Amino acid sequence: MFLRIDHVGIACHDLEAKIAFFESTFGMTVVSREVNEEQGVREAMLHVADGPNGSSYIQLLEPLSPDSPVGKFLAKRGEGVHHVAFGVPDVAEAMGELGGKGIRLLDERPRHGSMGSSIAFLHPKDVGGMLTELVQAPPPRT
Ligand code: MC0
Repeated sequence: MFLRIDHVGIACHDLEAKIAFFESTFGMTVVSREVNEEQGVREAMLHVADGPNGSSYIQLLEPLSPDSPVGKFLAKRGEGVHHVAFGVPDVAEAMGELGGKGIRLLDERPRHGSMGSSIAFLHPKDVGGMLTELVQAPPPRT
């Protein structure tokens, strides 16, 4: 079902400070910065590696407000791993398959994700305590 680990999302209080840390410590490069109002985050994608099934990233997430998902996570748990995202060929198909297995879907339909992707979340309580994201990459530009 999964093509790759697309990204690991890290919740942080100060996006710019955390970007500087990842750049200077690991030599990573920011490839995208976005504000996603629907998800309540300001986020940056830092490239890790390329593979036959696509690239993988670290995603740094700063909440837009305390009552957003990442804002609530920070208040409860502090900075750290917020979610793991798996690349899938077709997010709607993966949602149907996993929903059919009794995994609770946190989205009724795919939503807009980083870098033009389509995304959906699975309930952490149904995935061993890990908030899980499905990511379908956008079609390549022609
Ligand atoms: C909450 N829980 C988590 C968790 N957040 N467990 C693991 N990882 C997380 N990130 C646990 C809580 O500790 C609690 O367990 C239970 O789940 C219910 O949490 P809650 O605090 O009662 O409920 P809420 O209201 O905080 O909702 C949690 C939930 C929500 C995961 C349902 O955050 C959500 O719908 N997330 C999906 C959207 C999202 O996270 N968007 C931000 C990233 P206990 O045992 O204490 O009951 S957007 C993004 O990443 C985009 C931009 C992209 O990738 O492109």
